[in-house]
Amino acid sequence: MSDRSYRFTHAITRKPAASIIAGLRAVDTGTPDLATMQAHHADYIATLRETGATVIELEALDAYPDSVFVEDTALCLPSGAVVMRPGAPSRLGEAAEMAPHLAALYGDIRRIEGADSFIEGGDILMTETEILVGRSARTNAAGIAELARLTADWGEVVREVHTPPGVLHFKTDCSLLDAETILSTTRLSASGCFQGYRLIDVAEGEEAAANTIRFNDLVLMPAGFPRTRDRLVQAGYDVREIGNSECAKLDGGMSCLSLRFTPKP
Ligand code: CIR
Repeated sequence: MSDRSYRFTHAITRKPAASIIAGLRAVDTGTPDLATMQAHHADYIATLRETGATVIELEALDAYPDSVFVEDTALCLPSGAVVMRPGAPSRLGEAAEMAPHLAALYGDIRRIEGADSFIEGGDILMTETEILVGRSARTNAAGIAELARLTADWGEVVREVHTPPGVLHFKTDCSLLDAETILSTTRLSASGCFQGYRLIDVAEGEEAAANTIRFNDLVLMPAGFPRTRDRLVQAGYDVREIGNSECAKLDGGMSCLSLRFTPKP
C-alpha cells in the first residue's frame, strides 16, 4: 500500500491578510486578532518544516479575506492538481490566484470550470484508495461529478458523501490519520461513510478537534482538546498542538491552512 495521503514533500500556505477581520463565519464569536493569528500561523509552518518538507509561503492577498485558508482552492493529487471552484462567491477568485503557483510545480493542472459546479477543498478527504467528497453548502453534485470526470484517467475513484447539516465542510468533522485510520466526530461517522476504515472518535464536546492533519510523521491538531489529544497519543501518533483560536472564529482549522503534496513534474 502507498502512503500518498499523508507523506508529502511540499506544502503551500498563504500569509493571513489584514482583511482577515472580514472573513466569513457562520456565527460571530468575535473579531480575529491578526497578530495572534500570525503567531499561530508561524508555529504551524515551523511544524510542517520540522518534518523535512519544503513549505512555500505565499504573500497575503488583502482582496480576499479568507485567502489564508488555501486548502479550499485546489486538490493536489499524485498525478496532478485540480483547481477548485469555491461555492462562497467571495472566495471564487482565490482559486485563480493559486493556479500559477501549482502550475510552477506540477506538469498537469486541471480546472473545475462548469458554471454550475462548486467544490471546495475542505469537503475533500483523500485516502489511499479513494477520494471522499462531502456535499455541503459549498460543494454540489455538479462539482463532485466534474472532479470525478477530471481525475478518472489518473486512476482516482471519487465517492460522494454528505457533510452533516450545519457543518461548514466535510473535513471540519474528520481527518485521515494513516492509511487505515480516520479521526471523526460521531455525528459524521454515524452516517456510515467510513465503513472499512478504522475509526477514532473525537471526545464528546471536542468536535472542533476533528480537523487535524497527518503530515509525514506528525499529527497537527488544534490546541485545547486534551481528551482527544490523549486518545491520539495513546493510539501511537506523534501529536503537535497548534494554537487555533483566531482561525476558529472563522470556522478554520488545521487542514484549511495548507495544500499538501508531492509534485510530479
Ligand atoms: C470560509 O468560510 O470559507 C472560511 N472562513 C473558512 C474556511 C475553512 N476552510 C477549510 O476548513 N478547508
